[in-house]
Amino acid sequence: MSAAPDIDALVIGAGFSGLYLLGRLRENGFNVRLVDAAAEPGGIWYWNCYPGARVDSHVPIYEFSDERVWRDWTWSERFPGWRELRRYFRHACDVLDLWPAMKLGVAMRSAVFDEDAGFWRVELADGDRLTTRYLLPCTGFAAKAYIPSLPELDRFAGPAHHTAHWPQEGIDFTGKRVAIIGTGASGVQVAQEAAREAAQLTIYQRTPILALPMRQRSLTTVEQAQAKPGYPEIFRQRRLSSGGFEIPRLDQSALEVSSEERTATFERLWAAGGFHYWVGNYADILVDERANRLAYDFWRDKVRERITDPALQEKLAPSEPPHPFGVKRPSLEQTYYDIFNQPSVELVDLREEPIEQILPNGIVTSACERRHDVLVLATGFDAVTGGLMRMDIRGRGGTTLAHAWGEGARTHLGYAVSGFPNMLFLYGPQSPSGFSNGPTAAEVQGDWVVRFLEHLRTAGWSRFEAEPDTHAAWARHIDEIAAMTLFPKADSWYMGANVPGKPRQLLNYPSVVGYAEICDAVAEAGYSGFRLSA
Ligand code: NA7
Repeated sequence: MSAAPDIDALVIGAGFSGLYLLGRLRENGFNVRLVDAAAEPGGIWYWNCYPGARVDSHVPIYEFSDERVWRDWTWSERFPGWRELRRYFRHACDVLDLWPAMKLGVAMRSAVFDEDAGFWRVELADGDRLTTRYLLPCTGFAAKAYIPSLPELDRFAGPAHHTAHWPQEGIDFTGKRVAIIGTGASGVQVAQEAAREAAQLTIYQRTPILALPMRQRSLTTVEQAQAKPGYPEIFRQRRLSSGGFEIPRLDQSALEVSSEERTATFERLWAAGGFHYWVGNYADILVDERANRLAYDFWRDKVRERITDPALQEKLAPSEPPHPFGVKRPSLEQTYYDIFNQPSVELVDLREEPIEQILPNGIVTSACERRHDVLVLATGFDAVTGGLMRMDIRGRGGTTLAHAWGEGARTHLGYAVSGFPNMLFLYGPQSPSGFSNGPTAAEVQGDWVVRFLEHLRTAGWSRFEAEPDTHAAWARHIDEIAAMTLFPKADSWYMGANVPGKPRQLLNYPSVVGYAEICDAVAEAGYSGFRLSA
């Protein structure tokens, strides 16, 4: 009989998923610890502290459903910024009493499954070693930044940072000539801030983002106190949705209503702001190209009204869609389309003039050279799989995730991989991550994991492993869903298509409720697809 491990479970990552799991496992009597390389809890809100970084999901959707956390917490804005989110995470750790089990500012160096002992041997970056029965990576979808190989990028002499590696002390844009490469959610947010402060702002765009009006507003303590009795119902609704919102999708086709009715509906969703125009739109917007085109055309015309220069209108909101609306993540904006009317803001279309070289003080495109003092790389992430694959996690026989997923991510239910016993990850590939906001997925998945580990404890099992034949079935199921939608038609990070050479696949499961139903059925069936042993 082998010795017992030091702890029952090690959680890696102090974002929504990791903190939720930590709290629930502790309360259920597991001996659990958490480590995170960041010095503070908050997950991506620790690393993504670039100017303007804020969440695109409104509160209270974007928070824990636990009343102990929301009872005495008030937000200042409907879409909070990174500083407030970090305070919120500290508050959650306080009221859930999580601090004693957390080790922050220390990365996990390696985790090796000891087959004889039946548990994981973990080494931390500070040299600490521990053994754990279960390994629970909760590293989020954006744990690995993607930086394209731009010619001579490292020659740039001024501050040059990826948005997810932003210096904690910040960078002052005042009076500077700022360049931003990339126009995804991060690029849009930095651009809005930089346009206010910089002497000159140049935005290098490869594909226009189809951004939606955020309609940010301040929230008062009184209105939040009045709304709180309704929170449990909102949290219930988000679990019954596709994307983790309480916004219902219309159950009609965009094609079966009159154009007057459709326009009125589009106007209503547009006015509501946030993701209403994306999540609450007609039932076939994301599956039927004709319906999608109607949504695109409305979006295009709305955006063009904000831009005075016709040439810029065409670049930012082209006559023909660059890809179907909503199958590349839309992002939310406040002043993004207005800033291009400022003389100090320039848009460079990289399809017309690609970048040829980075200079110590500028960027050379095929058309000309521009001078910059600060370079912002808002170029996104090796999303969903990158963060897990780069960790030194070695399963049975020393196999790595990079090896197991060389041809694309393969999992059982988006939780487990054959060859990696006693490991479950949250917010990973083939789960709703990416399509769901963090807290909703954290709670749906976290509850399932806690129930599974309780089942193992009660039944006297100490080891589980996904059966190898589960992978193909789960991948086939997701491929079939993808084929019913327009998602494969865009080169997005949803499809793994933003990183050269990455296998193309729909990386996530596009329905929280559909996913939860399947996972619950697997639990009811005694955790089918998992080999359980003592
Ligand atoms: P995104 O949404 O992946 O955006 C990355 C942007 O960077 C996007 O506009 C890319 O253009 C651009 N990009 C990537 N590589 C290059 C090169 N080589 N040259 C020029 N431009 C490039 O990342 P974000 O950080 O903004 O947002 C990620 C998620 O975080 C977001 O979806 C939310 O869920 C929160 P492309 O469109 O590929 O042509």
